[in-house]
Amino acid sequence: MNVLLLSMPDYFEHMPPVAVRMPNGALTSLAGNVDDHHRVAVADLILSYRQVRETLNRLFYEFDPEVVGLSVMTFQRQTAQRIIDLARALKPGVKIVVGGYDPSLAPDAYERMWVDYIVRGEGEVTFRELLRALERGGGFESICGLSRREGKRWLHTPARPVHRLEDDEIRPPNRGARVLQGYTLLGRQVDVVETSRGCTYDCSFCSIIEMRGRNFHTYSFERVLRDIRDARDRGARTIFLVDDNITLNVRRFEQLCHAIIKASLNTLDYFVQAMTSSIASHGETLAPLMRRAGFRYVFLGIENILEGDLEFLRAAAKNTARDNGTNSGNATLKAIECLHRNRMYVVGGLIVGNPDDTQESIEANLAFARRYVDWPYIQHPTPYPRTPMTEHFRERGLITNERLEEYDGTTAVVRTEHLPAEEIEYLRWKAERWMKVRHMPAAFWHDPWFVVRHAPEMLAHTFRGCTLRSVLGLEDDRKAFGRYKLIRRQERVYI
Ligand code: B12
Ligand code: SF4
Repeated sequence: MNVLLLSMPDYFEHMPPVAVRMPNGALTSLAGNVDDHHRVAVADLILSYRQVRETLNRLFYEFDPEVVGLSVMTFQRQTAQRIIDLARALKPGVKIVVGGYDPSLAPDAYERMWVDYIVRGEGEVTFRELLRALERGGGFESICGLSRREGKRWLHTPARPVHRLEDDEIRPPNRGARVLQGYTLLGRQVDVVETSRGCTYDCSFCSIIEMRGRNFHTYSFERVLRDIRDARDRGARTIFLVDDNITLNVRRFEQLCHAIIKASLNTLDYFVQAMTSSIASHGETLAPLMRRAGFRYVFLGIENILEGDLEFLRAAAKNTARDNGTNSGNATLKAIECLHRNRMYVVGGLIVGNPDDTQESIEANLAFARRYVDWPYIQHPTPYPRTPMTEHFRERGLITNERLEEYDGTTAVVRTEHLPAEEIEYLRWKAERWMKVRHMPAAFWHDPWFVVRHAPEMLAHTFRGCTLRSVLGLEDDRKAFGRYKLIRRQERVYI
């Protein structure tokens, strides 16, 4: 069968496509796990976000898919709906399958769309079995994790247990299936690699627990190294390790760094997400090793610097440093200091606008980011389907915006008990632009040619809505913010 797999073109504030166009790891993993006789094409639509319609027209013409699969996050739901409508118009009989976080956690929304199948949870085996059932013309009822339309009804099979990655049930990704080009992280070709899945924490804003429960499974290093080599041989110079929480097992992470060094794969740049507690508690040995292995940017899930907020986010435990098993206070500063000492950059993940936040508490977090982090990744709490946080915000009547396309993390869609949503977003927007500018020299030293060529575009993105007058303080910043909001609204129409 001809199978076309699509990721959505929607991007968010901290990932402007001029600088960051990252592949979707789910699609190549699905492509690597279907039976060999299928012809699979993977199209990451971020690579043609300004020509989505034209690209789909061309792909349908050239590839003539019998099955189309879409990977969707919640803020991309509206775009997914439009792509589904276009696919139906281009080929009415095509089978449409949706998967990923949004269809898995809000399947009812997709039952109302014109799709045929919803794959819930991990998709490799479910999708492989679905293609087999489509070829056979039956047997759907025995496929776990599948919802299917039958006449006017939707039928759901039981959830599929999470995969044990240790026993090689999941085959390596198939990057050869990609049909679009142009992946980049600041001018270097980027690829994604998984070394593990899952997490045993339960932060209230995170979708992972409802998606797969609290567990942690790992791929063998042999497989991970083969995967990194495959990405490198296809041109990647930067690798994003997309594990949910690679620092859950620090000993394993250290061994992975050793393995990368031993395999001479430390000539690549690595980007990873980490918990502050692991870095703070094990940084003396872990951080130098990470640096030697090629780690350059570390996304730290700081979440918030205030105890009350950390409690609301259920993120206090993962931000607590431990010395010999005893609690030794907040881990954030120690982790940042450790990474900086080892010449790594900190991407600071903070969440501001929690229910009891005041202007002062938000300003305190922004001031912290200004002082300590190299690249701010500040977000607002966003009520994604079935997260514990969503319930809290709903119960307290704080959700002010139900337009899901704006659930991109940098649009404030909830208010606090003290501040309106728009004011919270304004505070973040106003502070964050300048923090980003500050990182440009570091980016320049690493990728001078890229920065020279793209600086005007990058600055134009960061300062959308501003004019010379507003930058010089001759115009109220709120006017610039209003223009920014308008531009952002227009950007969200991809098709
Ligand atoms: C790595 C990652 C990123 C990376 C890379 C994204 C990329 N291009 O791959 C970065 C940092 C860029 C990123 C950014 C964002 N992310 Co993100 N990210 C993740 C993370 C950590 C892992 C995702 C991953 O690659 N997993 C590995 C793959 C193999 O697994 P998978 O995606 O789950 O896919 C499996 C199944 O879902 C299913 N499946 C998926 N698609 C499809 C399609 C079909 C047809 C089928 C059959 C099956 C299927 O099968 C796959 C294989 O088993 C998750 C989860 C987490 N713990 O936080 C969040 C997560 C996916 N991100 C999330 C969000 C919200 C975002 C942002 C909007 C804001 C933010 N929080 O940073 C931005 C938007 C990005 C953009 N487009 O501009 C949310 C999504 C919530 C939701 N309900 O939509 C998550 C769940 C985190 C959370 N807050 O809970 N993200
Ligand atoms: S530690 Fe990270 S992956 Fe784990 S629940 Fe919290 S935010 Fe999600």
